[in-house]
Amino acid sequence: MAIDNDPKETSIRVPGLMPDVPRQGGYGPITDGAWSSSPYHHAAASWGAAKSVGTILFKQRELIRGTHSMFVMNHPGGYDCPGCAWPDDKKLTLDFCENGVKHVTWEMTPKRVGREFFAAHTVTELADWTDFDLEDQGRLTEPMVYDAASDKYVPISWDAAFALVGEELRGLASPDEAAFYTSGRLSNEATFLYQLLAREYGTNNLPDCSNMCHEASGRALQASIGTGKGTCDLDDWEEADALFVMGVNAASNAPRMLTALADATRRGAQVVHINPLVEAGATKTIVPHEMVDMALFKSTSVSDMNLQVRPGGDLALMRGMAKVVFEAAETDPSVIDGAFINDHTADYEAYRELVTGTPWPELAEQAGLSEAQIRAVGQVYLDAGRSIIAWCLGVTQHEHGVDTAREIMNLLLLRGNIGRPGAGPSPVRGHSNVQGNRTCGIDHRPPPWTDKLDAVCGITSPRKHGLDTVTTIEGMHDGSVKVFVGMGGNFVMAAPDTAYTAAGLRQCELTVQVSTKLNRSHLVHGRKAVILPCLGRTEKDVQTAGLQGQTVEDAMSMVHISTGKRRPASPELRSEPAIIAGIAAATLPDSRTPWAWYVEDYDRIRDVMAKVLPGFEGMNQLIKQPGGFRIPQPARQREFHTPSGKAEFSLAPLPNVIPADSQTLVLQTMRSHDQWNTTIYSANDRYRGIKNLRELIFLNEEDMAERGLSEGDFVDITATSRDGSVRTVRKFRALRYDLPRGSAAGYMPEMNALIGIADFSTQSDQPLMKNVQVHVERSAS
Ligand SMILES: Nc1nc2c(c(=O)[nH]1)N[C@H]1C(S)=C(S)[C@@H](COP(=O)(O)OP(=O)(O)OC[C@H]3O[C@@H](n4cnc5c(=O)[nH]c(N)nc54)[C@H](O)[C@@H]3O)O[C@H]1N2
Ligand SMILES: Nc1nc2c(c(=O)[nH]1)N[C@H]1C(S)=C(S)[C@@H](COP(=O)(O)OP(=O)(O)OC[C@H]3O[C@@H](n4cnc5c(=O)[nH]c(N)nc54)[C@H](O)[C@@H]3O)O[C@H]1N2
Ligand SMILES: [Mo]
Repeated sequence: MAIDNDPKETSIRVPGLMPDVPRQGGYGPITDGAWSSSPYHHAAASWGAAKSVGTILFKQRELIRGTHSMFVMNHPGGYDCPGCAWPDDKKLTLDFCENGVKHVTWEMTPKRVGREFFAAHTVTELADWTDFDLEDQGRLTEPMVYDAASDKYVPISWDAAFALVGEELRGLASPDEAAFYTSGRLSNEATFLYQLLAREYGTNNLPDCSNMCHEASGRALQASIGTGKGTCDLDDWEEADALFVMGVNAASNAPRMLTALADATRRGAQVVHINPLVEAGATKTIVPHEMVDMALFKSTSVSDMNLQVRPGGDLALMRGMAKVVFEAAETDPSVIDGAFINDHTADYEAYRELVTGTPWPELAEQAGLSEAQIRAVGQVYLDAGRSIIAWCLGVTQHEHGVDTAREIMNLLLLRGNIGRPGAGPSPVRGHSNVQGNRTCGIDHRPPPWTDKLDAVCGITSPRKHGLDTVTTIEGMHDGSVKVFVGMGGNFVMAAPDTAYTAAGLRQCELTVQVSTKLNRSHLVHGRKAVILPCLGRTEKDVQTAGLQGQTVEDAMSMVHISTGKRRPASPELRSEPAIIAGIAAATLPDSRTPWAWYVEDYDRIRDVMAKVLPGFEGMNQLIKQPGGFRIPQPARQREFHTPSGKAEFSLAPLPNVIPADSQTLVLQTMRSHDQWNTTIYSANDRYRGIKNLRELIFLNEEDMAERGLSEGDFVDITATSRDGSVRTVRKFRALRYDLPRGSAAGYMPEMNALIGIADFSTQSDQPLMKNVQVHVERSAS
């Protein structure tokens, strides 16, 4: 694989960031095994999953401890799975999945990356390693600082590291010259301290992974129903008559959802998958915790219908389904919940006119489905008393992500599918605490409770909007962002436009990375750079008052405590709250906030959170309840905190999502089964039948034939950005896949190099990670 960038931009090419010579395995482990692609015929989460867990545990030499760890994960007294944000099922004695186990054992590896390692390798040398090899060195053990003279990281004491960061931050001309990034696994307590640090310091520059993830969902739901979150609980999933699952690869990315889908099918509920790809979890499954079924290969069907929508065609599909409802209402008005519409919604009549006035051929063409298919799925919706619509990145990472999520809401509102059991919107969040991060203040716009924060904490928060992910990267380039603090995550690999982002980070005066494992964001650093190693979620966090737990919020607004059980990977590690407090004390010498005192006992942080955050009153008591507490949500009671006080129908024009010319393909960048965002465990993607290959592009058979391509041919992929700049990745293998004509798919983060910095949604500011406009042609040999 080799990557060129726009000739205009070649001066920012970062050596070592991307390999010049093709290496099989992409950013994962280099492999010399032959690549192969063959359809996967077994049920999702069947023995393949059990075997793969075994292999990963074995590789990490963690078989025994790892096995035990599965039993305390997601249980009272145990820790929350640091994997996805799917809620815990209280009825299960074992609620974990293959990918959660992989994730936990990755954190628990016995390997260590200590000072000897850093003494042996220059940063320039490490930059040539694969991302897999970097993380595979194991857990970071002590704070390190970059030494330019030797081009190596060398040890530094915690106090000296804090002093260095504090001095740099105090020396900036304005607090807005610093940006504080959050990756979505930071606990609520750490989050609260982190935003307090940024706001007391004086900036709202709080970019986060949500800017690349569910920003569109938050904005849409806020506008429609006055809350940024879904309204459903797991109980609702158990009561729904129909579940519409849009744009999520459940078997890989929210495997515990398979349990809910299998249960639904067993009790006769309808499950409809809406996705350009028919993903593994969309046909049949063996639910992840049922070991007996696994052994007996007893699979359960998990869907009644699969609709291979055109990329970005979801809005048209939702509108088509609404059209089915309006047409049915002509003979049976009761299919529309008139009382709910009258009492609780605004703009219904205008919406009805908009939908009934849109001709069928237009809807069918934009959805990429036939009118008959849309009518059939519309009928499923009509037949169901209670419906839930769930969605993930396939809906959000598009130009019209906000309008689409609002159209989902429109469809639900029509039949009063909100604020009653078994019904409502249910966005599937990504990182295990990404939702809690927002709740507790990670937002580049001042949260609604800012006045309270100021009153309770005695600070004056800035009211001006800060920078999000894309604008932070731009700021690094124009010199207005000089200090970057990464609280977890792997910014350079997760962000769009890899080379551009890397060049931005390199221009910073200081980069600070709080991490558990070595990754590329440590190697693509500012003039000064520190790595601050922290405890992982599985580890014991002992402070003055004893063993501490921290809370997280799942995708269904349940907040519960998570307490690590294991001995820390190194005695030098500090907790994230302690690291934030250390930076704060060094940055704000006159602070009235008792930073060190907070860290002695996290109950003290929670007592302040209880005073500031709506719904957190009595937090320290609430978290003692089994399973924690649900954050109250007015929309669940049909109380809509919108400007009109009602749920608002949106009236978006039907977008044209078909590329202007037939040569252009719409490429989506997605995860394989064996990866966690930028962490890649192997070069396999089991459910898509791929072995030993990540530099690939899935294409429709006819699109391949039209380009004279055969299976496995090398192709160059060229993306044209909105600003006219051009990016090419070379020598990816073209593979035949069942996806709609005109669409294509490949893996993040390898393909992030194709996404220009200008390519973000004007509705959500999210990078267009599921809508990269590309041309594909055979590579010159
Ligand atoms: N094991 C594992 N679990 C994870 C993660 C991980 O990397 N590994 N990441 C976590 C995070 S942070 C997140 S945000 C989530 C992500 O979870 P997903 O949203 O499942 O992530 P992707 O792999 O990007 O897959 C996107 C899905 O949307 C579909 N899609 C693409 N375009 C469209 C479209 O236009 N319309 C529709 N309807 N569908 C479309 C794709 O075919 C694919 O199935 O998972 C979380 N859980
Ligand atoms: N092209 C493309 N790009 C995408 C996406 C896409 O679909 N397509 N998806 C986007 C999405 S949804 C997301 S959420 C982002 C993900 O972006 P990030 O959240 O920034 O990336 P991760 O890969 O999850 O971060 C992995 C790193 O986190 C650190 N880490 C792990 N555990 C801990 C911990 O407990 N504490 C701390 N402090 N650090 C820890 C480790 O050092 C590890 O290397 O990527 C985005 N990028
Ligand atoms: Mo995400």
